[in-house]
Amino acid sequence: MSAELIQAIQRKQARVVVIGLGYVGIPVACMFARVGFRVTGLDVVADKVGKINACISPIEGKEPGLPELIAQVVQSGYLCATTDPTVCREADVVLISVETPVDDETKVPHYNALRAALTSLGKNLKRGSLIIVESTIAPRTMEDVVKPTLEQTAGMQAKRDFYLVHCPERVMPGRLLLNIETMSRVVGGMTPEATQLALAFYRHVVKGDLDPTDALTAELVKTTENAYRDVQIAFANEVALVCEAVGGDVWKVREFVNKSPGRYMLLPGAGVGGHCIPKDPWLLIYSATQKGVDAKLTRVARGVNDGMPLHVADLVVRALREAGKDIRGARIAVLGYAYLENSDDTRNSPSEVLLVRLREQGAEVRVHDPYVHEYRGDVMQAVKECDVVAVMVAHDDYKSLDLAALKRVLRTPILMDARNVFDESQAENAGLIFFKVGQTRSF
Ligand code: SAJ
Repeated sequence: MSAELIQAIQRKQARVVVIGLGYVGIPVACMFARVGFRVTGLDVVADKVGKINACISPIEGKEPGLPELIAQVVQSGYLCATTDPTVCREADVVLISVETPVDDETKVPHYNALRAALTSLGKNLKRGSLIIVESTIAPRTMEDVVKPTLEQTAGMQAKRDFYLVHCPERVMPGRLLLNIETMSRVVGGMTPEATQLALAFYRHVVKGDLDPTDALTAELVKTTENAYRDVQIAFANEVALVCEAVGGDVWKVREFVNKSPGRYMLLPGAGVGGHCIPKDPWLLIYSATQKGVDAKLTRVARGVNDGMPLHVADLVVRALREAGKDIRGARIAVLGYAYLENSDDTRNSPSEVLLVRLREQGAEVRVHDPYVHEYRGDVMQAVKECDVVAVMVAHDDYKSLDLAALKRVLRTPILMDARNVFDESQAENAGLIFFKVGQTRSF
């Protein structure tokens, strides 16, 4: 292993470049700058680069401590940003944290951003440097995409001329800095030497466990941990559908099931959104499909979860019919557009699927969300004269809704609860026709 590089890392003299200044790259660049590394953020979007150099966080939403940290490390000169990839020529450690989306239709990962980052890095690769991919990637991507792309563009050999590692990120919006500092990380080197170098590097910043392994295992861990969560949520949703069909109440069932040792049923609801849970299972499925194996449970679970906002739409239609109304011309208020409670992040929002479905059937739909800029405002104004209020996100703001006031302003008093926010007796005492995902109503 390169004694010079390990020493430079241990002494924090190694020059660091972070490629991709998003919700992963920006906090990680700041954290290494904060402990004393000279870090350069590299991105193709000049606006992001300009904001960082002006001490402004390009990340929307509440990220405790991040805006202040950006200002601190930029003003102290430990972090700067650029669009110029030739900065990699001086880099001893390069982190790659670009997006790795899957195609909406085919669900095949398209690595456009990753390949572009690898190509521009390869043209400026410093011999003997450590390259760490933090982006979430399908198993075998390090071997089949990252390594050959760098070798071909740099005219070098991975095992001989540079070190390659996959250390998948475990960030969550709203807790970016805290997660990087506290969560354990798998550190998967293409060689044991590469792993050792990366462990020395992350030890400066990560207080959680650093678990050394190989690159393939690291790829499998990250995609599996999120596929695991998606399957668990899908099971809860399937039990909700069964309970609705047979006359049960999934919330009572879940409460008692979870008293059984070793059980922890997750929460059924309006669907699964966000930047990672709906996507990462497809990365795992893709790598299995490439080798002729169908990861059918993981794939079917995706279908169950994607079906939940459509199920809410069906419940809305049936509720209106029970009240003698047609979906065509009905006025529906959708409360919550973010993918998660008390967040402004709208990526893969289940509410978007609901909106499209309701409008396709001729309904007029209004949206409210206290965290999403275009949908802010007075919630009672948003629901005024509507026939259905569909609560799709369990924002704290909705838990204190005055149900009697809601009844007074609705044209038809239907409340559809897709996130177990309300108690049925409360709603019915307020004179509302109440529906909850996972509970039966006599249709
Ligand atoms: N959801 C349910 N039922 C549940 C849990 C979540 O329907 O029981 C829905 C949420 O409403 C949301 C989606 O699933 O629409 C995702 O929610 P999430 O709680 O999984 O939050 P994410 O997407 O921010 O997931 C992140 C992931 N973290 C990383 O990728 C580093 C995930 O691995 C974590 O388990 C999760 O945060 C967490 O535990 O908070």
